[in-house]
Formats: sequence, structure tokens, C-alpha cells
Amino acid sequence: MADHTMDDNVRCSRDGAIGVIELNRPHALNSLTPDMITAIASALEEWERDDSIRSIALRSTSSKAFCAGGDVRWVRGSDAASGYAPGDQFFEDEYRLNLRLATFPKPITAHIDGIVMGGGLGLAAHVPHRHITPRALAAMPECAIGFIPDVGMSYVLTHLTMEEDNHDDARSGEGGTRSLPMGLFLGVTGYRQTPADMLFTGLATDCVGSPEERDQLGPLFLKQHAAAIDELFRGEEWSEIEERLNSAPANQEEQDVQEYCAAALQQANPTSVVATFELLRRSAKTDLPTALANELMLAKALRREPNFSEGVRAVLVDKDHAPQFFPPSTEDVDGQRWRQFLK
Ligand code: QUE
Repeated sequence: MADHTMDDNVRCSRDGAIGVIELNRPHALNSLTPDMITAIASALEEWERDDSIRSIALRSTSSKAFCAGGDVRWVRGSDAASGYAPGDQFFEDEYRLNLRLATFPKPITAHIDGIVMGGGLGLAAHVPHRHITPRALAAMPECAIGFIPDVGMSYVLTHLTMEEDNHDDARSGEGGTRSLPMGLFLGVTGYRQTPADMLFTGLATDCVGSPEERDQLGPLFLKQHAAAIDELFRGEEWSEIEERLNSAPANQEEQDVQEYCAAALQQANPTSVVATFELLRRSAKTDLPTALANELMLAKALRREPNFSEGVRAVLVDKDHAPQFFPPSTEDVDGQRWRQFLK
């Protein structure tokens, strides 16, 4: 049903040979409900078979947000009221859609204006053409709500191709630097990438806008601190990284990163930080389907911990931003408990 959509939170239409999928739930920053996932998946299924459709465009009706994530407020309420089965189904359907987008046989372009976080990146980050405006802002902030970077982003964040490698010499072989340290930094802190950052990390493939706008794409924090992040986020255990974040910095860049991380990690669920460390180390060495399967195992387990409900409460329901996470320190989180879920 591509031309008359069943769920107005997603509008599907045709523009010549382009199938257009528009997210249209602006009051909730397009956060994804189960019905929206189903509507997007149905449109893709129909257009895959339809020879008159040659490419797909993903966009938003709102300039404030492409999509702020999965509707975790709904998940939290559903877990409490109906048990975990509906939430489990939601994540399974969402991750299946993420994989579908990554492997879709026709070209897809995501048009990213405003905020894109969590489940929004699960839609936008896997498609081949990722066009941003100078108002784009991208983050994986799940550790703040007692969750983990999911929707295939544990794979994407650990397979980023940094800008300095985007020249012809580096295009041979595997093509550029895959930085586990950079992925870990982005995944555990929920760092908000500016348009300049997104072009540097390769999360965005192109930026639209006037030349004047494109000259002002925000600070180059990631580019300027990439070496410091590489140095600080190395280690076999999360405790090694945390120790380095609390040691005397070797230079100004390391001090900047340490200060940023101290503030960000103070907001994060310690269990999520350790689970994210274990997940991303594994995702760096595997493929997208395996990364998604690992995310699903961790997602199901973490949702059954009080920290998830507490994190969503503090950030999205009561908005006091004062979650009481337990245990309160990563020292008391057992990495092995989370490693055992991973393929
Ligand atoms: C972490 C998240 C989400 C988040 C904030 C976080 C997330 C999500 C939203 C969100 C934002 C605005 C809305 C809404 C949801 O915020 O997944 O319904 O109106 O969907 O720190 O993972």
C-alpha cells in the first residue's frame, strides 16, 4: 500500500521512479513506533518488486529531526504493562529492517536534517547515500538510558573510515582506518557529531546547502582529537581505558577528551558502558548480521534490568536527568556476564 499509507506516522508516496518514505511523527521527533517499523518494511517490500521504482528516498516531514530513535518510552511502558514479549518483537522487527536497508537491491538515499539518534541512525547509517544538511546532529546516546548502541551501529561505529584515509592511496584493500577506539568513544559517551564530524567519520557521504552554509559546518572536534581518542580508548578491558581517562594527559588534546568523557560518563549507566565495550570489541571483528544478533541478545538482557526503566524515566519521562543506576561504578560490573551473550 505505497500510495495510501495505513499509518500516517509514515507517509509513502511516489515521485516519478523514486519511492519516498517520509517519517511524520514530529511531536515525538519521529521516534519509531512498532507501526512505523512495519510501514517502512512494507513499503520496501512492495517497491523491491515494483520495476517502475528505481530508487528510494528516506526523509522527514520535520526540519527538527530526521528521527530521535526507537520509541523507548513506549518500550518502557509496554515492558511494565504487558511483559517483555511486545518489546522483544519490536527490537527484532527494527533490527531486521536495519539489515534490509543495508542490503536493499536498489539505491537508497537518506536525507538527514536536524537530529538523528539511535534508531534513526539504524535507518540512515546503513544506506549507501547519506546526505546531511548543515543542521544535522548525530548521536548514539543509549548508555544514558541504561541501554547499548544497537540498530547495527555497533558495527557501523567500529567500521568508520576516517577522512584522512579517503584519498586514492588508501582506497586499496580494505580502504581506510577502522578505528575501534573512535567507535568506543562515540558509543560510550553518546558524543553528538556535528555535520563536520559526520563528514570526517564518513557517517555522512555528502552535505547539501549553499557554499556559505557548508563553510560553517561546526567545530572539527573529532578530527582534531582523533589521535588522542586513539591513544586513550585502547585496551583489553574497560578498566584500562577508564584508568587512562583518569591519568595525567600527555597533551592538550588528551586533556580535552578526558574532560569531555568525565562529564559524559557521569551520565551513563556503568553496566551499559561495560556491555558496550564488550559489544563493540566483538562487532569490530564481525559482520553486520552477527553484530545485530549480538545487539539483540544484549538488548533483551539489559531491558530486563531496572537500569533501563530508570534511565528512560530520568531522561525521557521525568526528565530530571538524575538516574540512580546500580551498580554505580564500572568497577562493580562483571564484563564476563555480558561477553557470554556474544557470538
Ligand atoms: C537515548 C536514547 C533516546 C533518547 C535519548 C537518549 C531514544 C529516543 C529519544 C526520544 C527523544 C525525543 C522524543 C522521543 C524519544 O531520546 O532512543 O519520543 O520525543 O527515542 O539519551 O536512546
